[in-house]
Amino acid sequence: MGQTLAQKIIQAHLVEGDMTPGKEIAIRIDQTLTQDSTGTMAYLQFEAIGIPRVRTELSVAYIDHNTLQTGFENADDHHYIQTVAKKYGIRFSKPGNGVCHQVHIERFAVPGKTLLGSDSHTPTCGGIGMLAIGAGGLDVAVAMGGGAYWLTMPRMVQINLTGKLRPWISAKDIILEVLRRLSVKGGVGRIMEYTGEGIASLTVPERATITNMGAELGATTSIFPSDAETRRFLAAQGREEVWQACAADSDAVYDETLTIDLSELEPLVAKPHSPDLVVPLREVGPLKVDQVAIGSCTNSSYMDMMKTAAILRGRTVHPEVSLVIAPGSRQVLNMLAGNGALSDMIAAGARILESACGPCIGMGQSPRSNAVSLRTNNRNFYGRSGTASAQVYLVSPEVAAASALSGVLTDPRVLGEAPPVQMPDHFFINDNLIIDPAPPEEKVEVVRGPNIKPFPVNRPLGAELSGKALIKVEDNITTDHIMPSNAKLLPYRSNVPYLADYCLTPCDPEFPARAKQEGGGMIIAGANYGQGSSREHAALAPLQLGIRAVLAKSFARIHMANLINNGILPLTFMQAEDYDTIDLMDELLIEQADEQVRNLVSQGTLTVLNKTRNKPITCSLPLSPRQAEMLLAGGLLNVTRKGE
Ligand code: MIC
Ligand code: SF4
Repeated sequence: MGQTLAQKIIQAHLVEGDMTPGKEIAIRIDQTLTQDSTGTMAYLQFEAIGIPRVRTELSVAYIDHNTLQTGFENADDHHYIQTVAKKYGIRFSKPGNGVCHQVHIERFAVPGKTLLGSDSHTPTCGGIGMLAIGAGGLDVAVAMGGGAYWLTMPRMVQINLTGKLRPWISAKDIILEVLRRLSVKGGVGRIMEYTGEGIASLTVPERATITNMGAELGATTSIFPSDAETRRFLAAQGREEVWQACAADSDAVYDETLTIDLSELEPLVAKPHSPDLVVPLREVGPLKVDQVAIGSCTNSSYMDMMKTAAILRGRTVHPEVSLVIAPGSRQVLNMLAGNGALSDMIAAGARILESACGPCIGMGQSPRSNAVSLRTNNRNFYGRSGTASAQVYLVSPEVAAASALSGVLTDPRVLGEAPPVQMPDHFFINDNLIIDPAPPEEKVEVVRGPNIKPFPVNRPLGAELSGKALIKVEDNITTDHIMPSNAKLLPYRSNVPYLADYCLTPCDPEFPARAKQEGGGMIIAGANYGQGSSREHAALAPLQLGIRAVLAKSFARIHMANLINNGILPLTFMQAEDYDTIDLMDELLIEQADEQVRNLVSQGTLTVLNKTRNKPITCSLPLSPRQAEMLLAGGLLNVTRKGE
């Protein structure tokens, strides 16, 4: 039986397990990436594991998230990461060099290899035919040390692209269409593999836009084959030698198939506050726009920026619109500066930002109260822009630029003929912001600033686990709810005790105080709990507050792994209706918790007693022996240390 491309790459990297969907497998990781907002914690954990030097083919530490330096905190963390990178054999991408995913696909990604990144949008590099997966910092730290990455073998979904995009319709519209059809839960436990005659007409940056936003489907990753177009991109990056053709076998068998006729797509829009609230632009009706942000790791490539510049050329941004543009990498910015496109943007009235995440993660450019903000980002979760009352819509760069000119949500097709934008034969190559590590024999001092505080480490699981239901939240709670991120909080990513005071506050401002007063307890949640970011802080902050278990209708993949890695039980209600039987402050008890967790390996279920109602609740948590050991030990760090 033929294999899918993802199955082939997994097979070639398989260390343990059998490749049956739903079973735990371990794969060898060739490359890792970290960024600064998750990286500080990942490197603190890496240091705590005590490995002398990275054992991957390539590890890169990017600085791209926390680039606003309004105090010493971010700059100190950057310095810490730079010294760690130098010492442990990691390449360091300085602030200003660009957003990790954009730079990685330009300069480092290799078809057929595996990449693990401490950022949920790591699958961007799937656009080049790489198996690229987002994970929590601790998993990345283990992979840096040469340890395998454990994951649940996903089901294979084929997304068959036919036809060709019409003018003005863009890769963003393709992935918005996938989100419209499948929802933010549609990719959970799955790998999305793109096939079909339609892919030949998509450039690598366009493919990367699609694989990037596969994260919003909850997918383990998304991948395109590596073909002649991939080779052209790599050659233009001066890296043709790493190219190899990779594709699924012609008789590959997929678990599910979805077909999209590209020629039928029209401009789409994701409405506030979820990337799957997708509708055709024409259905939104008249919408006055206050802010337009073009950039983020989704749509900040050279091609995206050139299209934007062509639309803006010779025109003026609407007087009531603030247009901000963040090219994704310094390579892109440099090329725009060289060919005059940057000048067109500036002349039109755009505010040019440095090549970094910026507005996407609320690092500056928060819109005004009640503003409508159109963004080319991948996420429009509630409050993420830094302005709780803002309404963020996700759109293509073409829609964004056209709307910035008119001041209302605009179908770019009204602008006439689409500007011809060509992929360059040669990208401008200058890697002087990527710093090589020191040779192994050189002594390097790691510098820790005063912002770095000890992070919580769980204790081994005892015979009894009890606590009150400290909060009850609905479906699709994101990690932006659990551990909000914005310009004020991001500087504290290496200070978990500080962050814990903001944990789940968008859902209930009293939660941290209540948790402290009760000395910890449990969280009750709906479906897809913890979707979105890979931030381990969404497990560490609850741990700091004494949370030992989360009872939910279902969990998002990375967050569930982060909870287990930190010794917090992620329990799924066997009967979804049991969610309704627990009230806030009900007393919950897991009797013989250690025994029950040990039995999860064979039985897969455990009983939680609602003491207040005297009602037993059956929860499922199918565990491998490895995961059970982790939960019993109080987390992966304790297991790793024990093994020393
Ligand atoms: C995000 O897009 O939410 C982030 C910020 O890039 C996160 C990482 C983080 O929380 O630091 C992600 O996607 O993993
Ligand atoms: Fe950065 Fe936004 Fe991409 Fe996250 S989604 S990596 S914050 S640009």
